[in-house]
Amino acid sequence: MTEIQSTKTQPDCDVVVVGSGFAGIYALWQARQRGLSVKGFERGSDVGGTWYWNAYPGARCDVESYNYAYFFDNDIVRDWDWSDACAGQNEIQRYLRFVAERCDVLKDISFNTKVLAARYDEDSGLWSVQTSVGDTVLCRYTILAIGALSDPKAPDIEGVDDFAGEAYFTSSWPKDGSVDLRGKRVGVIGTGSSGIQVIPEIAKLAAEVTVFQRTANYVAPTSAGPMDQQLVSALRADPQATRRAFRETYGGHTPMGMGDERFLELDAAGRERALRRAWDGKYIGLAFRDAYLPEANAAISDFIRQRMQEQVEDPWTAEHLVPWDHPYGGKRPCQSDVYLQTFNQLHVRLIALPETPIERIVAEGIKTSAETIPLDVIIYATGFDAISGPVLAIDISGLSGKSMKDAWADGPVNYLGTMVHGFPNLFLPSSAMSPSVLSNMATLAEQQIDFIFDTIEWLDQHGRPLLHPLPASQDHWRKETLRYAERRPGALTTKSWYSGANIVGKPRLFMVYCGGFKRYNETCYGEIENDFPGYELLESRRKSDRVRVSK
Ligand code: N01
Repeated sequence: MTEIQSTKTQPDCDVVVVGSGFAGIYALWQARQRGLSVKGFERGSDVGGTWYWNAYPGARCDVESYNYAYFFDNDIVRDWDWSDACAGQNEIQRYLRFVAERCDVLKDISFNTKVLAARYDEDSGLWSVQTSVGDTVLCRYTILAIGALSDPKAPDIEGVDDFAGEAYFTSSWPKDGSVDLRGKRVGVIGTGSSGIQVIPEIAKLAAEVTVFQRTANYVAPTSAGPMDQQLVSALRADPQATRRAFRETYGGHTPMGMGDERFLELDAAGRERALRRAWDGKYIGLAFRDAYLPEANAAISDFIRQRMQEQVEDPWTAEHLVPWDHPYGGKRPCQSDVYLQTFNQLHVRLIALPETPIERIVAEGIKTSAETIPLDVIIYATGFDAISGPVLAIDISGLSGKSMKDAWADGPVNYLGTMVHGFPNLFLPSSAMSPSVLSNMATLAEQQIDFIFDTIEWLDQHGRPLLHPLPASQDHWRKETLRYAERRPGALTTKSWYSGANIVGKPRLFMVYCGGFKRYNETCYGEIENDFPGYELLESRRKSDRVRVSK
């Protein structure tokens, strides 16, 4: 465990915010709005979080820009124009910079500073937060706004360090333009959302592209393209009404295109018609009102497989690019209008790892069970230690010195996706058991940060006790999370990062609350309205004074 030594007894600030993505920027702003002193830490050199690091060619959000944005400030909503219905990485990072400047929070952030450890002190009821530049900051509340997909998975392939060529990760792509793939032999490992976006871009430059695919993914048409200006105007007309309306939906966004007929009430021709309409309308996952039924999901899965195969000329490649092993939605589905056609180019080749697995990486390239493929560059699009990974990457200890690693030894536990028993006044937005990656993360960031600061305000109004959830609340929340996951086709039967299955040795537990945004929001605010029945209030042994902020 990291040793934190401090002789200080008074807090340096009220709140420490770690991370400056969607949640972090908004948390810094909220702290100031509520008269709290705040310090922010960011390991990157700029704001953006996931949109700072994942700067690989082709990186783009597949949630529409008019949904994937802040709505807390009317001027911000009206003064930013998106260039595409699904913005690219660079534009989203510029947007986050724009918001951070508008909110005047840059002054509060220490960049290039990683938080290494956080320790709760029972005497003072304060948190000590230790950084990579040697600072130790004492605060009353710690908010880990560190994202769900910010801890890249280390390559679990033998010989990674033996490779003599260049190697890059999509999750930490160099931002200085130094990567030059022109005329090179490039191997890409991984065909999740990142791989599917980067591969067509690499194929435009490289002499040869070899794609190493372990599991095929569903690929449906993208919504990228011109904005629906009428819809954007309607959302902008009253941003606060839009904000409230988002929280009334299942996914935390403007109501999505959806089939208006039920699978069970249609004959074969009607089902085919509904599926074609949904494919063209780019809402294939919701082709039917009852798309959640296993039989409807099976029809959707079959339909997508057929459409995918039609786009690929070589029959062997077409067959292998299609996911046969899991239903649609079991893993996060991907969107692209160009990925599958990329394999029709003569210099692009698919290696199906279940048939010819990688044996090891060698100096000259990648050795499979069938051959050694010579490469100049390897690109790892191999994903993340998702959701719980970023939390466990920080050395956290709470009451009685218990570490988060011990508390989460069997997988993450928490209540309402934000607090953990034994870790008073520590908040974990976008971590496990929240709607997180199965909702609109921008809406979730605002909702969770609002909930956290409304909680802090309640504590301040009630004599500043310390708060942590009851073990029974955590048990209940874990059961609720599993109960809703059971209703989601493929959620509990597919090997995916949703349940930690992509990391060797990681406890298998479905980590996303699928009860819907509306229910989640109502449960959170039910706690505040009823004086936190699911939590325990504690007093610190020595009450510390709150730091007044000079504004
Ligand atoms: O990561 P992934 P990602 N040998 O984990 C393979 C969000 N996102 O960065 O499936 C061989 O999905 C692995 O194979 P398998 C989005 O939420 C959004 O692509 O484990 N292969 C898989 O194919 C997304 O879901 C956007 O069998 C290995 C791939 O690497 C999440 O980020 C864009 C391997 C990893 O796929 C993560 O996406 C990008 C090995 N040893 C990301 N290890 C948009 O909004 C791993 N793989 C569009």
